[in-house]
Amino acid sequence: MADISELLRDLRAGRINRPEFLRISAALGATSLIPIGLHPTLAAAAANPNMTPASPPKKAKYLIGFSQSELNNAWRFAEQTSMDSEAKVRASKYDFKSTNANGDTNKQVSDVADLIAAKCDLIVITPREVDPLKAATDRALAAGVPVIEIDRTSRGTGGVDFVTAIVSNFVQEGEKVGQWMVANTKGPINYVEFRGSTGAAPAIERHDGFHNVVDSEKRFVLMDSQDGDFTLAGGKKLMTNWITRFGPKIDMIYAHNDAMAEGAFQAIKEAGFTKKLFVGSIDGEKKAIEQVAAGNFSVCVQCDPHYGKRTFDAIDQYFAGAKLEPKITVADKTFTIANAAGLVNEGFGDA
Ligand code: GYE
Repeated sequence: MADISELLRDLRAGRINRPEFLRISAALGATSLIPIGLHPTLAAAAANPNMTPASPPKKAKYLIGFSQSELNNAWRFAEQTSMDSEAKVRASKYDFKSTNANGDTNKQVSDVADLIAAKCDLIVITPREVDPLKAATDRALAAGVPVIEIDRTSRGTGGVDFVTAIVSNFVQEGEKVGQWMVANTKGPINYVEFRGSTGAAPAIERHDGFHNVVDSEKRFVLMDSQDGDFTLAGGKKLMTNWITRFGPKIDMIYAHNDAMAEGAFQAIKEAGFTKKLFVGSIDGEKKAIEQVAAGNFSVCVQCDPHYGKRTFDAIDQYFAGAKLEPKITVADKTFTIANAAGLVNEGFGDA
C-alpha cells in the first residue's frame, strides 16, 4: 500500500496538489485501496472530484454553491426561482448559497472563487460565456471542489472538467426553427437574426443550428445579425434600427430567445409597422406561446428553465457515489399554431 510519506513526497515535488493530497490520504485512511507505486498522475485522476463515481466525504449536510450568470430576462428568473425553491425543499440535506454575476463574465469567475472560499462541497454554474468560464471550473478543480454546469456549458469535458452538464440541445433548437421556416415559407425570404450574448453556448449553437438548415436554401437572405444579449431591451433596440434601415424588405425574424422576439414585437407595434412577418424564437415563455396561438409568432421552440429538480437529483446521485452521465440532455417541445393554444401552461413567466 502507498503510504502518507510517499504522498508527501509527491506533494512537495508538485506532482499532486494539496486538495489531491488531502483527498488521497483520506481515501487511504478510509479504505487503503491505493496500491503501492500507483503513478501520481493516476492517483490524481482517481481523485478528480468531477469523475464519477467519486468518493465524496459523508456529511449530514452539504453546502451547495450556485453561480448564476445574470437575471436579465424571464427565463433566468424562472431558472433562479426553480433552483431557490428546490433548495428549500431539500433544506434538510443541503445549504444553498447563490451569487449573481449581473452579466459580467469576470465577476462570474470571481463569484466562483468566492464560493470555493466559502467551502462549498459542490458548485453549480450557469457559465455566461464558453471560454472565460473555463478558468472558474479549473479553479474549482484545483481546489478539489466538484462542479455541475447547468443550462449553458464552458469549454471542457463532462466527467473531467466538470461532473456533468445538464443542458438543452441548442443546435437542435436552432435547426427546428430553421426547418419550420423552410417548410412553411415560399419564395425569397429576407431575414434578420437577433443573436444571444456573444460567446455564450446557446448563442453560438442556436446560430449554428439555424444556419445548418437555412444556408443551403438560397432563397433565404440574411440582412443583418447582431447581439441583443438575450434581453427584451436588446431585441427592441435592434428591431427599431432594422425597421429604419430595411423597412418592409424584412420578411422574417429569427431570435435566439423569446425576450428578444418580444422586444422586436414591441418595436414593430410602436413603429406602426404593419407588414406581417414570420417570427421564430426559442425558450417557451407563456407570452411567446400565446403569441404563437394568436398567429403573431410562427414557431417557438421550448428551452425548459426548470432546473431545480433535475440539478438537485444529480447532486443527490453525486453524493451517493453514483456514476453520472457526462451530459444530461433536457427534452424540449416545439410550439406552433397547431398546438400552442392548449400548451400555454407549459410556458413560464407571466402570460
Ligand atoms: O435561452 C435565455 C437565457 O442559457 C439556455 O439564456 C439559456 C439561455 C436562454 O438568457 O433566455
